Amino acid sequence: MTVLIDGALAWPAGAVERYRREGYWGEDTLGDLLGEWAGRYGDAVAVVAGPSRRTYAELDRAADARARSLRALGIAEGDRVVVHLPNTAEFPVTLFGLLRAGAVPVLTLPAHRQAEIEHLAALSGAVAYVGPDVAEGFDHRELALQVATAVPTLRHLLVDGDPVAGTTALADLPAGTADPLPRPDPGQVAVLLVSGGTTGKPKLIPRTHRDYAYNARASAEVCALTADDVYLACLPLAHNFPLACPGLLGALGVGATVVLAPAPSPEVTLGLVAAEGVTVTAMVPPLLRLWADLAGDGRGSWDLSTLRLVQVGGAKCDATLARRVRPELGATVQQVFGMAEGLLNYTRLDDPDDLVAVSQGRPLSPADEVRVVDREGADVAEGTAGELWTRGPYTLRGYYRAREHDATSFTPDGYYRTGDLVRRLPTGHLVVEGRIKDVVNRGGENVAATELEEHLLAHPDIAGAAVVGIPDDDLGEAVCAVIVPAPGATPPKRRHLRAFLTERGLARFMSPDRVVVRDDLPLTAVGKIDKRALGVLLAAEGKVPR
Ligand code: OOB
Repeated sequence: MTVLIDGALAWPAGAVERYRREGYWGEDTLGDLLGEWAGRYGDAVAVVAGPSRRTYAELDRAADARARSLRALGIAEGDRVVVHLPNTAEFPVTLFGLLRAGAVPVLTLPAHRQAEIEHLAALSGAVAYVGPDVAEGFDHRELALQVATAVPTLRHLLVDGDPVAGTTALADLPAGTADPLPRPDPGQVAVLLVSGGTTGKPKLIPRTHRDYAYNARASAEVCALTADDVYLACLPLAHNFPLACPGLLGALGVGATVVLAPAPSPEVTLGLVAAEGVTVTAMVPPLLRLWADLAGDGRGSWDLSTLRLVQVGGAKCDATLARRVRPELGATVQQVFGMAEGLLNYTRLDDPDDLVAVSQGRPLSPADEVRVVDREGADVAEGTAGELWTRGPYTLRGYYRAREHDATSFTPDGYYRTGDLVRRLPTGHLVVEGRIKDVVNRGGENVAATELEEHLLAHPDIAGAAVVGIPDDDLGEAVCAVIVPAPGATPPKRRHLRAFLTERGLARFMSPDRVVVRDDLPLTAVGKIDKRALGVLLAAEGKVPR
């Protein structure tokens, strides 16, 4: 039987019954949970953002007041609201305020601009937009006004800070009444996350109260989070990783303190570790590399003695970098291979260092079902690479308002086809080999971009690497390696790289046909290498044939 939630495909009745019976899913909404946490940890500090420090009780009251104001404004149960806030004190208040008003936050990333916001506002039929006045030199009020002209459902443009004509300051919202707030069904959509895919327009991922609460709670458990922990959110909170893996929601669930980094720069985030006594944080590999370079081995003046766990994920962390964390930063490293769509893989805190260095973790939940399949959809032998398919208690069964897309993204029996190429180890841990489409077809030989990138990153003079296919008259496609030299290093020449790669045991056809040196690589909104943008840049700069 097909169950729908707000137009999206959902878990069939049998799975719903099982996940409830086996205790994965509870009956609380995310809004209820904040109230329970406030009851348990009332006077403890919940969120630190710049000069603002809010206790659990204060956050609970602020969210309640925000919910009433939003209701007074006319925001009704089930309404979608675009949240475009950076990591400020307003983020958690707005998030929980919307949840308690029964509205559905559409969590967009601060780096998103008009094209993405317009698309996501239109797709969700959002009635309101909440953003800062100006952030990182960018005027969000102008963006909101522009988007509102194109998306007629968008009635309220709310600003954290100074409003302009046509927008309203959050501080000026009506107070609202003491009437009871609506209580959504916990099986309904709580938040809409943006898909991290770097191809095509972003899609919206419906996450229900039940599945997202479980996602955060189980993640906190795997990280052994307690009330003594101080979690630093380096990445934008709108992203699944710092929001619920375990992130803000997982940390609040155990009474920990969450510190919000206003910017993901290494100076700002490293400074906060010492200032706030941070114990746990999460980051993408490029930031981890900067941390290790700046602060590793006691370099710099940062005191990292409180840090116990560094989670790294979002893109592949090479083994060399993972191995630097314990000796250089004095913390355990945890690889996290996750997706906004659901499935999370974590290395465990007691896994041997060698396994942690080379694998991206194993599924979070005993109820996660994982298949590694070949092109025909048949299970491959253990140790062989194939596409990862998954279903489980916190993995979506359908995108939001994208039924045509669902037909190709899911199998008839509900597995999500992740598009990730993985290999399963005997321990159940997964090694990410790349994306099934991120392959250069060099005259019939398949060159997996991720694999070659890892070898290039092992070179001491290379700090960043991206492998892309470029048009070639003879081969169809040729292998182009774009490299960013390490600070102060001379970029290696192609001939030298060939010798280096051959020495590492790589097949001849894997060697780059062309090497392009750049100062940096274009990144997506959460800091992953944006290959589409890179291709456009290389062509525009005349570095590769069009
Ligand atoms: C996380 O979520 P998204 O939705 O931004 O991106 C998901 C995709 C995955 O399908 C995979 O292709 C890639 O990003 N990815 C990794 C990875 N973690 C994510 N590829 C290799 N190694 C890893 N460790 O990125 C995300 C969500 C929750 C927790 C952590 C990351």
